[in-house]
Amino acid sequence: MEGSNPTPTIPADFKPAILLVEDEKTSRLMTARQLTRAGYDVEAVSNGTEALATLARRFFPMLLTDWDMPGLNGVALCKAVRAMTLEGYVYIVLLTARQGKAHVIEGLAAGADDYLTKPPDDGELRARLNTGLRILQLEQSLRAANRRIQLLSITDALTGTYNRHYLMEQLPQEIERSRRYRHPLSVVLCDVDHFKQVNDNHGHRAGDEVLKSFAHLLMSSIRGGSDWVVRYGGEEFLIVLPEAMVANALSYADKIRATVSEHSFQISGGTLHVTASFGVAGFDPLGAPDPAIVDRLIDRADSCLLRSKEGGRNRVTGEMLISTVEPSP
Ligand code: GH3
Ligand code: MG
Ligand code: MG
Ligand code: MG
Repeated sequence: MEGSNPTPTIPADFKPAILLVEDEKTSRLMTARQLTRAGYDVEAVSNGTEALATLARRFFPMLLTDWDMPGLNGVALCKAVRAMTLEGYVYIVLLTARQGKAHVIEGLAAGADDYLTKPPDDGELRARLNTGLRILQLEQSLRAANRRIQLLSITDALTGTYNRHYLMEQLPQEIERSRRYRHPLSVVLCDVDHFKQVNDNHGHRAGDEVLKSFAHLLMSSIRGGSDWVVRYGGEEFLIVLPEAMVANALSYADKIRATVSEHSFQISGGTLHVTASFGVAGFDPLGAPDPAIVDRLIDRADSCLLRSKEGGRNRVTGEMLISTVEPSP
């Protein structure tokens, strides 16, 4: 299984950028040469202040720093780096001419991961940095796993659309943005017509295939980057259209209604046709703040959807939701 190896091997091409900080010119040149020979992409600076400025400009996953330097010394630099918000972990090795346990403890307490006595021995330098590479690789695989889990937690497993958890987190923020910038926002609720018959006539698996294709049609009909689709219920989807006035949302919904009704849905053993009904509700960004706006907007789209169903299905109904809360003077 991927990620089950507790000590990942280091690919030959995984040599991250390393920032070397050393005030003595000769030591700086010699250590930089050692690092370059070991395959690292080295940038060298001569003091802690320069190092911080360099880190603010470019991310270095590794930092090899001298301890004694004028101005910001190695220990102060470690503390400053640990206080920075950076795109990933920085593995820090302190270079020191000093001896003694108390000294080492001080360096590690300041945030260093390891230390080396100066001048660093070639083999030891490589070995210690390899330890750092393993830690950085573990960090990277953890981050990737977290990203995957995060994505799974907001995605509907069957259709690949967002799920309700995402809706409840995202829609209030989207509405808030819409109010702040006084932009319109509309939601489109759609429900597959007589979907129970698809299951009854062709089986649940065929029903699943239809739902997947239906969701795919919705997702490929929206503007990526701003609009998004949520599986709201079994065969019900909500499309959020930030920036869309209700009139635009109505014509969008009618276009997708037509696309669905003309589409041949592939199931094992043939194709079938379905239709869907739509309810559209538009949010008024100039209305008074309403704490129940998310529920009211969706409820309004739902009552429009019901009217589409009652009106014979395969149709679109929409309304602007006018705030019922009194605007503050
Ligand atoms: P209407 O036009 O009024 O919407 O009729 P309908 O048959 O679509 O509505 P109803 O609510 O009676 O039935 C919805 C069906 O959707 C019932 C349920 O079994 C089915 N369904 C819900 N989720 C899934 C799913 O994930 N896969 C499959 N195959 N069917 C599902
Ligand atoms: Mg020095
Ligand atoms: Mg339904
Ligand atoms: Mg239905």
